[in-house]
Amino acid sequence: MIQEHVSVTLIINKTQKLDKLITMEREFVMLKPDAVQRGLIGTLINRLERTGLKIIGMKFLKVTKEMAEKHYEVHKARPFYAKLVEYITSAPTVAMVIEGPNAVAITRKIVGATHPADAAPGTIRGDFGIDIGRNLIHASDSVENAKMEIGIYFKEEELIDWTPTLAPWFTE
Ligand code: RTP
Ligand code: MG
Repeated sequence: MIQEHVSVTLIINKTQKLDKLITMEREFVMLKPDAVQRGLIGTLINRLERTGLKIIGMKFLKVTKEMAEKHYEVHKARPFYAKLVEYITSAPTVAMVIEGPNAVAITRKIVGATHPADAAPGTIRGDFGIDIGRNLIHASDSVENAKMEIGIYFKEEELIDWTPTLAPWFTE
């Protein structure tokens, strides 16, 4: 009887570990030119950092037209495309890669809806924005798109594998 109990416990532990492996994600985030110009870099990074998601890459860069065209290729046919490319290339940005369980969903929740008027209070766009064309921050909408966007802005060797000392206080 005791033996059976031990095996069940082992199976549950294995499943939990598997769940964690499956949901571990990388998310691409960019603080857009308006966030940098408005001096909000620290404030916005803090909102993401305090969740416990781990920053594994970060750079301050001016997005080139080529990078912007790759990044926003999906929006190429949209009426706002030209202005979007102009906006993202207009001043420096901060590009980041964030890793953790459910990193995409958690980050998108903190970022808020695309139009600041629709974004809930407490979200970055809800708290700091008024205009869809100045919505402060980008976050990839899926793991696949995050992978593609990370590839535009980072080399694999620029992403750091590290273990935060407080990790056991954020995940069991
Ligand atoms: P993002 O990609 O920047 O994280 O934003 P999102 O997923 O919430 O929105 P998405 O539909 O991917 O749009 C990308 C960016 O294009 C600009 N936009 N302007 N004028 C317009 O109607 C309009 N619609 C979208 C925004 O800067 C949006 O973040
Ligand atoms: Mg998007």
